[in-house]
Amino acid sequence: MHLSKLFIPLLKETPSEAKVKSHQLMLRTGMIRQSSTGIYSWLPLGFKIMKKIEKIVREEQNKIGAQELLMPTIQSAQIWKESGRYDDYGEEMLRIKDRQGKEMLYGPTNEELITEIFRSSIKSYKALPQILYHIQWKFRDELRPRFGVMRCKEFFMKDAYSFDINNEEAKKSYNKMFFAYLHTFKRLGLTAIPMSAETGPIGGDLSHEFIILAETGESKIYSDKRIFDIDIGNYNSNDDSINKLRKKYDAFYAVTDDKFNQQDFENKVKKENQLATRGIEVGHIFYFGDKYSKPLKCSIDLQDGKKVDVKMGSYGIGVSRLVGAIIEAKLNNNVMKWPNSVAPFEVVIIPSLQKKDKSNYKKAEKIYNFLIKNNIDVLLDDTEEHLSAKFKKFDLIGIPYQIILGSKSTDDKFEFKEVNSKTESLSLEEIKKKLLNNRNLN
Ligand code: 5CA
Repeated sequence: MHLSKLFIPLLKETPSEAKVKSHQLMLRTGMIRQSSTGIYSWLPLGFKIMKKIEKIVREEQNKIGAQELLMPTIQSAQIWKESGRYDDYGEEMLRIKDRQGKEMLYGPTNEELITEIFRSSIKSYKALPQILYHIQWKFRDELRPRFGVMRCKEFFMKDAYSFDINNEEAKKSYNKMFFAYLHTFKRLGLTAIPMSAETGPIGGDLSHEFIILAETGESKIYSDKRIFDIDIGNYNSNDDSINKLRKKYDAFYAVTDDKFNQQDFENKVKKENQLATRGIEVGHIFYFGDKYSKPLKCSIDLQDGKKVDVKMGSYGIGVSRLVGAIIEAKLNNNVMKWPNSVAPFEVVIIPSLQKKDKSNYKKAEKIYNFLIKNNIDVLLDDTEEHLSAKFKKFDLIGIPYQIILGSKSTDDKFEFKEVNSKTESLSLEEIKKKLLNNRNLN
């Protein structure tokens, strides 16, 4: 892609309504555009990054055997009346009537709808366990939408739902998802810590929020620092290994504000290991047994002929929120570097093109064509801005590697820079090798 052709409405100034750095950067680099309070359009740059995040989320769900489907955004109020949540959900729920006067709503979450699908499809224990998920827009009429995509009204969420015959089996599904989440966030270049949390309107008595540290985060957290040293690479995906991994995490004190108890904190965590700070919730998993299956009459036949309400859990990841969360984690001194796994382009060519210096332009095109031929997603800055202005721009756009064509490049060696590192002088083959080798690093 050539920058002159890219739809990327950059802003010179930081809009005053943006209070946190992720929101500021997303507006400055034309990733999103507000359409009304708490509702955003995703422009090409932001959309491309979000789609890359979505792909990683999907791959890790598929790896644990979860199956993707797609439920609609608009749901019938009827099933919410059956579960009893229609009234409980309050003003956060956007309620709509169709032309026949039928009560509908824009789904804030999908426990009811998936239970309804399950109860009308599965009758026997033989079909269990099942984990189903979709990645779909949600709407919550938040009282105070803020921080851009972090807390907005319309957001993109991965929500998964597990169905098991008893608590023991259900715990295995919960643990699988726990494992998938740790791997998902790691691939996104984040260290997300599972913390014991309250269940709120979703319900149940077992739940973990996955939190990344950030001063601007909305969640207050209290933990034992050593929890950050757990290496998930030491565990594999069989049930025993995952169980050990969960125990390892659960052994350290790590809770959100609503579960915090000062006395417990003091007793369980040595002074030097105490960490009290803020974080962003990027995922949340719940186990709630038969909270929905009972009122919605979602039961299955067991081997001995008895009927039992299925045991369920639900598992959310804030896909659109993650775009902002990664910026909060990776933007340093006004320099952004996207993790390779989700970067909007793998590399950018930045030639000095002032005074229509044709030789640099030809060189840039040659490199561009070479990289494209090797299936490397490259951006070429073909504008005639001054080099220093180009560098400022790419500090914000955050493409992790740059090829700079200034006074120092020769015909076969080019200035190659990994953002936040020193410049090297490399041949095209060396550049290609480096980019391909680093593709899966973050
Ligand atoms: N049904 C459950 C799990 S599928 C559920 O809805 N959980 S949740 O309410 O915790 O939301 C899941 C994730 O969506 C959160 O961890 C958060 O990352 C994201 N999220 C929730 N509300 C918003 C919001 N208003 N704006 C952006 N992201 C949000």
